[in-house]
This record gives sequence, structure tokens and C-alpha cells, in this order.
Amino acid sequence: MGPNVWVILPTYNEAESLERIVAAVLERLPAAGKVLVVDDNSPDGTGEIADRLATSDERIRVLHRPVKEGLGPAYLAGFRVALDGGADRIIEMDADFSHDPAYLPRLIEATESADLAIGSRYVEGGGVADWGPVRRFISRGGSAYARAALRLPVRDLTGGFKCFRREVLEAIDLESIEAHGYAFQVETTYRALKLGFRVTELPIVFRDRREGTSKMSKSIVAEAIWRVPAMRFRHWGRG
Ligand SMILES: Nc1nc2c(ncn2[C@@H]2O[C@H](COP(=O)(O)OP(=O)(O)O)[C@@H](O)[C@H]2O)c(=O)[nH]1
Ligand SMILES: [Mg+2]
Repeated sequence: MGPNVWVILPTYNEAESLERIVAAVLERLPAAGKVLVVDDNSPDGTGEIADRLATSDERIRVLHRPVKEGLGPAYLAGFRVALDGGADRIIEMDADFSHDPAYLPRLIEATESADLAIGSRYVEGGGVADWGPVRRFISRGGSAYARAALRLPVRDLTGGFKCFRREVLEAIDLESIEAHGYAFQVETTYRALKLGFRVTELPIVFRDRREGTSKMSKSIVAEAIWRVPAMRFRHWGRG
């Protein structure tokens, strides 16, 4: 049967790719696997497509949220549903095919010996396929900045392709995470390491989306710049 794996797919205007990504993910999961779409009331009808898919397949679940609040709150809501549903492993993944579903089995397997497995663009064998120089610089710089500010051994801190053992999400006090964008990814990994969980990175090649548009914004980058050093203060006195 394998572990009870839940893949959380946050969506905002992903109508063009949703059906294909859900199918591609389910193909790669163990028998008990589930896909949870967390849609923030997308104006393009993504939520209705998700509902239709869910009625035809018991493994597909949908969480509707009334307003767009960013990735962080969408994932937190999704984590709670997955934990309540008995998930052993919880996976974060973009719905735009930037994260290739073919990596899923490896990511899941890595959590046999690690508590958190990160699909990493910045380890040997990993990379980014088709970003321009500006986006590359921002992403690499962001990871390097967070690594230095928090003194962490992880190369890819801002990526969003991750597999957690449930114990990690139970331990990291989800309620107190306020980050919305990239800072959310940094914070979950930071907290896992601080609590002594084993974190490993597996190489992935990230591809730019073919359809739809990116929701990255200046405010998401700005948030990461101030929130990352702020994370350390929260942990002062606790090691
Ligand atoms: N539920 C929800 N999903 C979001 C939100 N912002 C982005 N997403 C989804 O998160 C994933 C990554 O977002 P994307 O725009 O591709 O960011 P990028 O890959 O950094 O350019 C995609 O599946 C988006 O649809 C949001 O506010 N709410
Ligand atoms: Mg994307």
C-alpha cells in the first residue's frame, strides 16, 4: 500500500493545467495517495474544475478558500486537512508543471530516512531550465541570502517542492507562521532544522510554466527580505 501521501496543490487561475497536473500526480502516488487542490476562489473557474474532478475520483479533494491570501495561508489550510485526513507524508507542489511529477517517487522515498525532503535547484544535478537572467539572479540571491542570514546548510530554501513527514508539520507550530510567499518556504525548513529534524535535498530541474501567469510579486520578495532575519529573533533563547 505504501505511505498515505497527500499532495497539496495550491491554485490561483490554473484552469488550463489543473486536470493534467492532477492526473500526472496521481499516476506517481502509492495506492493510498490523495491530491488536495487548495483554490483561492480563482476567477478563471479553477475551483469548479477541481470540484468536477473530485466527484469522479475519491482520491481528489478540494478546499475552497474565499479570497486570495498567498501561498502560505493556502498551504497551512491544506496541511490541516491532510493531517486530519491521516496523511503520513505531505507534499507541497506547484500546479503549473514547474515541478515535474516524475520526481514524486524519489521525493517520497527520501522521507524513509529523512524527515523533510526538498526538491532542490541548487544542488549538483539540479537547475532551472528556462528562466531569464533576472529571475535566476533573484532566486539564487534569495536562497543565498536566507542561507547566510539563518546560517543553514540547505542550498535551496525558497523552492516549493517538498515532502514532509507528518511529525514535522505536527511539531513546527503551524498556527504561528505568518509568511505568505517565499518566506513561507524558508520558514518551514528553518523550523524543521531548528527542531532537529533530518532535512535532505534531491536535485530537480525546475521548468517555467507554459500556461497561465506567475503570481510572484514585488511584495512577496520584499516580505522575504524582512521576514527571513526576523525568523531568528523568534528563536532566540530556544537555541
Ligand atoms: N491558493 C493559492 N495558490 C496560489 C496563490 N499564489 C500562487 N498560487 C499557486 O502557487 C503555485 C506557484 O505560484 P506561481 O505563480 O507559479 O509562482 P512562481 O512559480 O514563483 O512564479 C501555483 O500553483 C499557483 O497557482 C494564492 O494566493 N493562493
Ligand atoms: Mg510557477
